Amino acid sequence: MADLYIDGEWTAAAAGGRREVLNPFDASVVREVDEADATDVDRAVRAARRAFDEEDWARAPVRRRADVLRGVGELLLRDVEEIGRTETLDTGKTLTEARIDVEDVANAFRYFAEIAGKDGGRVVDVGPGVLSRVVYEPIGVCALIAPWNYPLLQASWKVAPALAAGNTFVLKPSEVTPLSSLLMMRLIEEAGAPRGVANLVLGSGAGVGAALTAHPDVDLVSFTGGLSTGRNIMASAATDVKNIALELGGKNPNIVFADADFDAALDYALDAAFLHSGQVCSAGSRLLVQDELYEEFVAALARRAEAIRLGSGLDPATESGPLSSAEHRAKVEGYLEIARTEGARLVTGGRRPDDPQLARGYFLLPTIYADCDRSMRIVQEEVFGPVVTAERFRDEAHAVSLANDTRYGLAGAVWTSDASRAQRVANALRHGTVWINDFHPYLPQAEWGGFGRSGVGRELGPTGLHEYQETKHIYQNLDPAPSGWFKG
Ligand code: TXE
Repeated sequence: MADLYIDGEWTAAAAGGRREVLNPFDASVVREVDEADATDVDRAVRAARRAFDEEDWARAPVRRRADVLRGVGELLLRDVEEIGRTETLDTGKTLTEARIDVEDVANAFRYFAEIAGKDGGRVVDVGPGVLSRVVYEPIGVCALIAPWNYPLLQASWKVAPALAAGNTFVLKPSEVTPLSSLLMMRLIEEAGAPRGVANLVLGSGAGVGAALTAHPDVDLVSFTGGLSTGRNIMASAATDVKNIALELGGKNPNIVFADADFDAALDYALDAAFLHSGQVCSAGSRLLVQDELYEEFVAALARRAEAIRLGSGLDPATESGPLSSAEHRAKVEGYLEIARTEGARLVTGGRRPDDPQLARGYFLLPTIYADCDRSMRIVQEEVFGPVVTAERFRDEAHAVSLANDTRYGLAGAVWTSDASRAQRVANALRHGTVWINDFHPYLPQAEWGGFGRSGVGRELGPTGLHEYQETKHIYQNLDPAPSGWFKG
């Protein structure tokens, strides 16, 4: 096997390490892959450094890079079935969702191809004797570390802008879900990226990820994952004062006023909480419902949650798959225990399903806790599973105060038929994305990222490209003459 991609070659791990990648539906082995170590990381970073300094990439006309990105976008769509199936086997998500992910990944590549050369900087108006220009340049070697919930999508939000800006990179996908990244790297190769521009190392966070973020030749670290790993990465990057971009999840309020369209709000509340078993950084895991609607809404949500069909992501009848790994399910089950001891009222779920066909997979029933309050850990901490907490609120001010009472700030939603109130609440929320009468949509053209502990920087949109650029001011005196500052 040769699953690492370093300096334009598919290669095995130097020390011969291997890892089994499991299907979370039944814990079967999907495939074995190479497991890198610090030696492989060093080789990959050196290759990326050499390519940045020597290859026709960083300084090539933007069109050259845009052609490669567009090519990757087309190839992803050509291979949508293979990549989608791989993502399903790796993550447990439904094939329908995995296909949509691949299309979204293609759109990210297309978007960054489109904007790669759009912002050429600016000329500063100083007067006739000076030419002052502000220009954008690539940062250099980027370490891109991706999580396991949207393996390919999260990787693409880093890979596409890094390439568009003229950087070189080393990608480390999650050790739980590396397979779609392998396929993407083959497409980047096929689309014509020069040798050493794109590199892939596989392996654990503590081994490979830590070696990558600490490598002195890395100029930028972009990471999506959990808060505590984000903190470690930030501390590691501090040694060399590396550029850093972090997306660290959230605890996202979904606010439903009594005047909302009941059926739409209910349908989306279900989606917000239970899409991909709640393993979504922007999951609407914190439901806030106005007093007069509260009991009816929570009861209806429970009925819908109980009807969600769990199963294999490859079965078209399945609506939701398992959690991504045994370790992760254990973490989520730990929160079920916390909720119990905190006195949250369990409305439905709260345990593994009885169905023997699901017994080998990492399943949990969709779970709703009612009568929660903001002091509870189950309300404040990211559970990242099929678990939603419900709280009641009196009025607009109360809703906003609850929704902003979080250390996170990734996303939030407001459901109301009062257009003015919708705008007031959206303005008041301290979250990076706010949806009005909707939940979950994002656009490659619009920035994505969080306030507070949800992270640093933004992905997507023009800012998502600038994260991968240095800004340089070039000042030219067009008519040099002695300044006469010192008289001697
Ligand atoms: O993720 P980690 P974990 C949240 C979610 C989840 C929690 C923990 O709440 O329960 O994080 O998940 C790599 N140096 N999110 O522990 O560790 C790791 O190999 C460098 C939110 O599984 O953050 C993987 O590639 N890299 C989220 C990546 O970091 C390291 C998505 C993410 O793993 C490393 C996933 C280290 N020291 C989990 N340690 C979101 N924001 O969407 C680990 N890694």
